[in-house]
Amino acid sequence: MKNILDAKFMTEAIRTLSNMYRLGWDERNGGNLSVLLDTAEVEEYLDTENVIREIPFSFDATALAGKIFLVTGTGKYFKNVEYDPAANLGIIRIKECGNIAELLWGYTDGGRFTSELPAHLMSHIARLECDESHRVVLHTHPTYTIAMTLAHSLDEREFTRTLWQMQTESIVVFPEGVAVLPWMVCGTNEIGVATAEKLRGARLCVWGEHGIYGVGRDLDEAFGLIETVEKAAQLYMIAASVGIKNKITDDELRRLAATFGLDYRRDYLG
Ligand code: 2HA
Ligand code: ZN
Repeated sequence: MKNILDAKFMTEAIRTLSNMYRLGWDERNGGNLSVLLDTAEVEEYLDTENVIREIPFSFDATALAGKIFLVTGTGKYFKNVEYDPAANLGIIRIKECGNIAELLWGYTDGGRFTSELPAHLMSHIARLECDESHRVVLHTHPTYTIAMTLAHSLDEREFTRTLWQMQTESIVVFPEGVAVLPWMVCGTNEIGVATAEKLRGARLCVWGEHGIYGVGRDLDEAFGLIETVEKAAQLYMIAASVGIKNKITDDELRRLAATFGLDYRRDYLG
């Protein structure tokens, strides 16, 4: 067996979580990550017959039965993951019954997966239906994105359009726009259902007064999407505080979309 701490999925996850902490997005235990792993790859590092313990949860994930995920632990701090990955992360397999996670590695101090597991697994189910190469669900609390949910309308069209108007990269990176949910109680099946539904139409979902979800085929995609939204939100918050005098016009956004051949939300422009 190879050392799991050398696995690419592990080193990438740890590096990403450390970076997010240093960006100031993941205070205390803020944020969570789940990555759908390739079973054959996991078998190079773990005896997958060896179930350490079973952890039940209260929603139906039978659509993911047999699938293996790397998931951040509940109450764990992103800042600590690089120093003790096995206590702060876990590798779980969804049992056939669909409401039990079999622990294959990690959560060594008796812990369990993130409280946001419903939103993560429901989002994996929804995204795999749209894109079979989908793998990553990432949730975080980026400062300016949250600030923008305090200062700006939460209407999806208006929110997306402002992000697109702030910098050239925005429409190129997320042409489908960002979905937005109003403030809801987190950690519940309800917010999980609502988030998964939103993520059928976009790879980004902002949670008002809380944070953001980003999904992707790999960590770079999910992280890069969130990073680009956060940059645009930062520009908005800085510029709006002194008064916005210039922004990218709808006509310029159309020219950009034509040049880059983007399949964008045309109804989001005027
Ligand atoms: O895991 O971010 O949404 C802590 C959170 C809850
Ligand atoms: Zn959160």
